[in-house]
Amino acid sequence: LSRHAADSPAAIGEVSIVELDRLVHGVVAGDRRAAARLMSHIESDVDALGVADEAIYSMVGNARVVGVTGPPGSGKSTLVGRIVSEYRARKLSVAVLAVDPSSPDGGGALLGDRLRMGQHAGDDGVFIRSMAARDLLGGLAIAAPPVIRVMDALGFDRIIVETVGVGQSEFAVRDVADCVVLVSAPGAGDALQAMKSGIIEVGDIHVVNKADREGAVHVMRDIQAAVARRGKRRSVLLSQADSGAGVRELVDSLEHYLSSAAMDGSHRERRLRSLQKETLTLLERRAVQHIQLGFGDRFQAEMTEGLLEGRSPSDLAAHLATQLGLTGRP
Ligand SMILES: Nc1nc2c(ncn2[C@@H]2O[C@H](COP(=O)(O)OP(=O)(O)OP(=O)(O)O)[C@@H](O)[C@H]2O)c(=O)[nH]1
Ligand SMILES: [Mg+2]
Repeated sequence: LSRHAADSPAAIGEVSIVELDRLVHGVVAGDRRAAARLMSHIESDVDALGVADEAIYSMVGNARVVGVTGPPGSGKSTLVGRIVSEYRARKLSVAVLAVDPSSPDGGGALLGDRLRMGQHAGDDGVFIRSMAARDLLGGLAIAAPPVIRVMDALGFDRIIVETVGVGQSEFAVRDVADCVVLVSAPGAGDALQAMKSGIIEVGDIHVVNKADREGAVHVMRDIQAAVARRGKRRSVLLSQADSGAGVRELVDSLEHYLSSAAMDGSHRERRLRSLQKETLTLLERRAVQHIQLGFGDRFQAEMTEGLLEGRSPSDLAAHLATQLGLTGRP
């Protein structure tokens, strides 16, 4: 606390440092309600993360993070619910971070709500958190890692992050997960499209869900072929999330992946890469803030003026950089 008093403001956004410290201590003591409130602060103001990390960072690293992504409607949430049950049967505790595409007021059912009301309600080996994607403008990279660390600090064995794959957004989950499950389904999105656009690279494990639907085996063969063409060795599994068929094999495959990665050192390498990316993202954010602060209220005006004068963006950027003292070639 004394350090904050010396070199930090008394509050971050709406919340006082004292309150943040109280929440962080709650998390360290395993208080879930404190954790949920801390996560809200982190989501709405990333600077709260600095305070959280100071106490939490050194105590995390035990949880394994599993990303589950794939096209809308492929059955990810249903599958995540089943994976949670399978982990619970194996006596592992699980936290879920669902990055929901739908807004709570948009009528879409949030995975979190669905699971909370469902069979996992009242099970304290399960913790569920939804973040609305629309609040995370380009922000999964910034908001997800600290939220995951809070879950880790609470002592969960596994953390599942569900994100909807739309276009290239699948790639973001790679940076926060130790293993990514790419879900496809016959008819849901276009598996072929995913292969062409390189999204298939995101998956460490592939699951073709809705195995009861026509075409599932065909999709599986296509994925197997695409994976083989890339010279990769990847499990390609079938599942039927609504009945639970194939889920045990999926979790076996996940656990196998995680333990091999821990043994051959790739887990540590991957974590280090993720942390490097996170650091860089935070640094960029600070740099942008610094630039905006440097110009104060004149920032927008200076830009607009320069452009209206006919300066090219590259010329203008160089000119503004000089004004900020950012001289010299990078
Ligand atoms: N036939 C069949 N339907 C399934 C299966 N798994 C899930 N579904 C259904 O598919 C629909 C979509 O399932 P969700 O789990 O919400 O899919 P999602 O990928 O999480 O969807 P978004 O989060 O909106 O992208 C639901 O109606 C499920 O009941 C399956 O194995 N077979
Ligand atoms: Mg979902």
